[in-house]
Amino acid sequence: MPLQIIRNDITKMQVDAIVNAANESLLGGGGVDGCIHRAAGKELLAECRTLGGCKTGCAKITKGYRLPAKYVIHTVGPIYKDGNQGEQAFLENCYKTSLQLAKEYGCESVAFPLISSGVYGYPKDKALKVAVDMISSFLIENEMTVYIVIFDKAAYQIGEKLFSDIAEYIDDHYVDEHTDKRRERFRMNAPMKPFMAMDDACKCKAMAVGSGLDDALSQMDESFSEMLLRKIDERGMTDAQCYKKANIDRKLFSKIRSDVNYKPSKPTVLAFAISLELSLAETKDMLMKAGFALSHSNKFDIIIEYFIKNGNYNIFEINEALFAFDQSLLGA
Ligand code: AR6
Repeated sequence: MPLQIIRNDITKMQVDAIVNAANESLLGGGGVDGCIHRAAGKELLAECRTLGGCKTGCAKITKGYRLPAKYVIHTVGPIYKDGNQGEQAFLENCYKTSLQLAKEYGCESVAFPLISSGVYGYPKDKALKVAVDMISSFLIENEMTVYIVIFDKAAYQIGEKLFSDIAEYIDDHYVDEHTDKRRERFRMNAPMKPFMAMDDACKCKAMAVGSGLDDALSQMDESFSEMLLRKIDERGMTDAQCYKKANIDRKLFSKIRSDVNYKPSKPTVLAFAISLELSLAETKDMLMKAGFALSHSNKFDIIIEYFIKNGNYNIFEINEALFAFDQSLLGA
């Protein structure tokens, strides 16, 4: 998946480059900067001394020394005052210049912390939005795997309004299925059919179907990959537009394209449904072709349904919401 939001300590990331939220001196500090310098060792500071500092919004690169990452890209985020001092433009530049440097150095994978969102005070939800917007627009033109590494989940929030809307939607649709004690009691008390009897019935049916089975198999419905390619054409999209918007990497897309019977995972199907902006009915149809369904017994499914019903097909916003609700993310 080209963009992933994960929880980790960035110094542990096995990527080509990690990004450091530094200050203009580039001579170390607290927060993630301190962690990176401690993990990389003294040689990092020695190289930083040769760089002559770095302006806010710009980025410079060094080796990673004792880190698992080959490079450290040091960028300087803005100090947040009230949001009217050009903070957003500076923060956007941090992502742009860091990604550009990573590209120049041939990095295939890069991990960012949420720049400026600690000591520099940028509100975390706004900082995350800038990160997601800048990285996703970069990924439309470039092949790279980029991680946003969230260190402190407790401090991390998607917009409060969005969170409470989704929470309410989950409540409305989830509670029904999970607190209906009467239905549960009924299910517990319902007599079970003996397995043998069911087996025999199935066998008889299969025999009666007999040669009709070949006919039935020859009339098999459109497969998932056939439907996907048809929908891409109907939408007038290129393959690349579709898989990039789905946050799916090119290799996986080629596999799907070349194998008419490819069995994707459920998050992959949903990622394509979102990318193609399918209606809820079409989404269910596409899921069915891969052997899945949307269920109200599942928070993940309800969140997806919420976004589709609200016509919000921004996969990165959906992933932020899934992350906030501790669900797995869309994409490969
Ligand atoms: N891995 C990933 N993220 C981390 C880690 C870690 N090990 N440690 C902290 N974070 P901050 P800033 C998160 O304060 O706001 C330094 O002193 C943290 O939870 O490190 O850009 C510099 O020298 C927060 O969300 O950076 C500068 O003087 C995010 O990283 C100043 O702080 C950024 O928090 C820069 O402030």
